[in-house]
Amino acid sequence: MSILLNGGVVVSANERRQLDVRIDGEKIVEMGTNLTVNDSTVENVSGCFLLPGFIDAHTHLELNNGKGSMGTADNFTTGSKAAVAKGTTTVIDMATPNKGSSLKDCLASWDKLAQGNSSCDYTYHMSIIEWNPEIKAEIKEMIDAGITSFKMYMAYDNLRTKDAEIFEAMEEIRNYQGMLGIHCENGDMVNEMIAKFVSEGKLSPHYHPLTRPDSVEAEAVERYLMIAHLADLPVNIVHLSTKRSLEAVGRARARGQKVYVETCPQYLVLDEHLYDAPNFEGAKYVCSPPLRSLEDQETLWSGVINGAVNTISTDHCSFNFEGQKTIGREDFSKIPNGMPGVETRPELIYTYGVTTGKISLERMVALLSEDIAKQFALYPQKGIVQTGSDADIVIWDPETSGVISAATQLQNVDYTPYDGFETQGSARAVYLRGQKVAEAGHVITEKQGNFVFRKIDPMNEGNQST
Ligand code: DUC
Ligand code: ZN
Ligand code: ZN
Ligand code: ZN
Repeated sequence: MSILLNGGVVVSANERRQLDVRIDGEKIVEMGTNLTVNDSTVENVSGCFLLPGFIDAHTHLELNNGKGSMGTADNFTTGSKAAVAKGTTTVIDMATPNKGSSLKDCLASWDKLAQGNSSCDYTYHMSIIEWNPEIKAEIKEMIDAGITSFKMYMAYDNLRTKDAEIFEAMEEIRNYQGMLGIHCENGDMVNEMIAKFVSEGKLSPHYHPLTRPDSVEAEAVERYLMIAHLADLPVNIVHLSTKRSLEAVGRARARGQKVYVETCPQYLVLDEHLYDAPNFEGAKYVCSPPLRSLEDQETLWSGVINGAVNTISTDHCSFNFEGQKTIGREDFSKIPNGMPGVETRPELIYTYGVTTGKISLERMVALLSEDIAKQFALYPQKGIVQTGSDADIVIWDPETSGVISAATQLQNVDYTPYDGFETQGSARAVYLRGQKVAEAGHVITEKQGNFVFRKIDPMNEGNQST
């Protein structure tokens, strides 16, 4: 028995077409006009867009930040449910090992978190937090295990590696055409500025962004891209947040480098004035990089529009306000860094990008799904509504409206940074590999997520498989 989605408009990064879509098992098996009903279950989707399931390439669904018992408020069970309910059918979570542990052990522990718990499909970026011959030998093992992308850090003392180690890791990753993403902030400068403000008794959330100004990010971006130039590796920049960083990317591209840029909804719709919210509520927005100026925001939107920014993912990393963020009440540097967002990305980008006329729906599909799939070796299994692809389909209703609220969200955290934001458009239903898993913002079939095995296409640049 197949399913026929009847009367919708299929949207890709390039075009939109009125097409019926037949699903059989986990796959899309037929697309065309006026498809025969046969023995199919028919779902009338007229008035809706059929979008490829969204992919969030940057989540920390379940993270222990190394500061004692400060685990994230969400876990794979709750975070993936919030994701899929609103249209995100695949996440690429940041698998982060403890110091001294192997990548293999980290992979096993992330599998344990996700397997049987995830309501969306999943894979991981493997974090490299130290560099030695054992870790080097594991790069190929990861690729062979379907993990084709890696993450490194230039800030956070428990995670960062030296420039020479980044270079060596790049050379190894290049051997297999893997994809590297780096958290770009100059860790020494961050430490210096935190120490300075703390010693001066400047302890409120107002000072958080001042310890990580745009130059701290841009310097790291510039250095990362120069190291990548030396190593001749196409690279990804995660959560790019400033105009200066985007200028550094422009210089690298002008000298011929391939650079992928990710930004996040928080840098597009929120800004730094929120750190001055009363009653310590500025702590809700403490993340790194921090929220930026309106000028940065405008530049990022320009990048989203003109293609300088390639993808939008969330950096979802949720901590409760009560009991977690409040640990830093007397000292902003103790506030756990991160914000929730895996649930709200599609509605935010549709509302503040598409309905404002900044970007087309096709561009939104590229930013949230198709180009992410291509960059991270998920395409064409994911990222497109076409015959042969996984039937991960969002039935997008452009006519609905809503208001984001902590009281009604599915994310398991006691606030949302977007509380009170009005939204237009939402996922009326979500199919994951042919199964309807969500309807009207609620998950109807949970824990159906699978690990997605990724394989690099050696004929394609970087990690792209087309
Ligand atoms: N920044 C955050 O704010 N949280 C998680 C990790 C990161 O880089
Ligand atoms: Zn980061
Ligand atoms: Zn301020
Ligand atoms: Zn992150």
